[in-house]
Amino acid sequence: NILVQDRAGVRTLSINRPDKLNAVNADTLLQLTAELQRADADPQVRVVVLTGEGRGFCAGQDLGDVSGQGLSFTEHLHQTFNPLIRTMRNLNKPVISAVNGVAAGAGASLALAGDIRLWAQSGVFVEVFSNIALIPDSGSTWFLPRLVGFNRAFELMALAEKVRAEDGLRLGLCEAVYPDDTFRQDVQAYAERLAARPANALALTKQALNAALTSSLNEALNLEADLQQRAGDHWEHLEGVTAFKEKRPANFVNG
Ligand code: LHQ
Repeated sequence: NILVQDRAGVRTLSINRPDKLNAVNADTLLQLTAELQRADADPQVRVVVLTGEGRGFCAGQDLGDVSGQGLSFTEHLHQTFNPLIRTMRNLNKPVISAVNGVAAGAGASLALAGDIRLWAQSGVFVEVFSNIALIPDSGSTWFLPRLVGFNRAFELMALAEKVRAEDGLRLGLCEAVYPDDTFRQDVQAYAERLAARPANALALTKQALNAALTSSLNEALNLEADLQQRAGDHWEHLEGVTAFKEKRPANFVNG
């Protein structure tokens, strides 16, 4: 249920259940997490793109297959969605959520969990959970208020209003919006730009930002001082400084 494609250091993972707008069941979630871990371990992969086949990005939990494994909701979340979100956040490589269509429920959480969020013009974000009298899960309660504040987050969750691309951009739910026709190519071009950046420095930056979201300024300053040493000791740093002095572009890919 996950399509995997490699191009120029970019691994694209695409949820492939288009007739259900890529609603996901336990198997799909476990596969996706395993693919992310495989991408993390593969030195050829510098950036991961998460997207969906057809007109949906991900419609969240497959409502026809909620108790497929006979699990409680709590167990289901602990075993499937939560490891996926943690894997995305802790991946040592940038993860782009490429929201090609509707992102609903836990699919909206997946859209938020990317490091970079790119939407097609027809991208739709909806915290749909309250329509079925559930609460937002898979990280939505953590991500959304940090982006839009408590009140707007509560409003979006309580009314399950659809956010379309222009508002997504305005609210800070995405970094860029591209035309539907060229979305795949535009995402690939963006991802390749990211893939040319210094991978070690980006991994450490992600680690520092993740920690800073829940730390004090003192803790952030201390962590920066430690991680900066690791960045400075890496060949990428020498290459960056040498390229600067030689007035040429740095080559962070081939070292
Ligand atoms: C679907 C789904 C879907 C199955 C569209 N499942 N078929 C939950 C439970 C327990 C524990 C853990 O956590 C969770 C997390 C969650 O994610 S809860 C939220 C689950 N998701 C939803 O409630 C979304 C339900 N879907 C919708 O509200 C709409 O389909 C949206 C707003 C996503 C899109 O609307 P439309 O663009 O109008 O498309 P559509 O409704 O016509 O859907 C197209 C097809 O996809 C349709 O099938 P059909 O055979 O009639 O063509 C839908 O039944 C199917 N589909 N979402 N989640």
